[in-house]
Amino acid sequence: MQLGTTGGESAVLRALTESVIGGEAEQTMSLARQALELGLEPMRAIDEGLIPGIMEVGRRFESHEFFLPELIMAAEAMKKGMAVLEEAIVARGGKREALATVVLGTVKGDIHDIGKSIVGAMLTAHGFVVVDLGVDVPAERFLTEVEKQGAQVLGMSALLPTTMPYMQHVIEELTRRGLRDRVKVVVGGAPVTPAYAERIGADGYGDDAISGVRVVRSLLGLA
Ligand code: B12
Repeated sequence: MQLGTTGGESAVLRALTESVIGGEAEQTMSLARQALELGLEPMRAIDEGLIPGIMEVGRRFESHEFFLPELIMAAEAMKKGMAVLEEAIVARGGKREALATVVLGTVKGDIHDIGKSIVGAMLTAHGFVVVDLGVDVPAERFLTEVEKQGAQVLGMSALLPTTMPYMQHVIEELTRRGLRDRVKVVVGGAPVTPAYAERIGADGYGDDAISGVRVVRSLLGLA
């Protein structure tokens, strides 16, 4: 779909939303590029274009208007669009001295990685070195990487109520291995709440990518 500059920002944002809902991967990528050409901030294209699309897909999935194939196609479209926009976010962050190293991943049993990747891109753009372990990450892997990378922060994401408790398991394992005091633990994901984060002994909680950066900075005394 070619919107041209006359379409304007709101048209391209709307088209991005529709394109994610329709699971149109190629179109989402080209719309993401058009958004950048129009001068839209990449984070705005994610927040106001892509995310409303995937949230609507979640809503339709819940109400049985959509089924797993539609969910998968929409997620694929979202990821393609995000790849374009994340590249722009990271490029705009520019090169600077690394503030700290963050090990990041979605916990074992959970393969949702869209939100976690946005958080990773924003942290990278803000000068952190991000070691993204991907999805379905077992405790052992988190611990090994925290140690190996000398990470100051461990970020965990969970999108399923059934995988949330695994974050607590990782925190307990950090303690058991004597690593807990070396690293700040930040958690997030749609079902996670600040109260839950506190209950499982995390140091911080982020509602979205911006607040994720804010909480990491503040925990490291950079705020
Ligand atoms: C896309 C999606 C998928 C895709 C994921 C693709 C991918 N590569 O990520 C696929 C199709 C694979 C999928 C699979 C499943 N899904 Co799904 N999925 C979604 C959906 C629609 C969107 C999630 C998303 O990307 N949101 C957009 C991002 C930007 O938001 P976010 O993840 O919340 O992240 C933001 C914040 O939370 C925060 N954040 C996130 N992580 C972190 C980490 C840190 C450290 C910080 C600071 C902040 C932070 O910042 C992010 C940026 O703003 C949600 C609906 C919803 N309402 O969440 C369902 C949803 C999460 N899925 C659901 C379900 C049920 C499943 C399946 C079990 C379906 C099935 N029957 O197989 C499987 C589970 C597979 C598994 N084992 O993980 C349910 C879970 C509900 C429940 N009670 O269990 C939901 C809520 C849909 C629904 N309404 O029913 N899913």
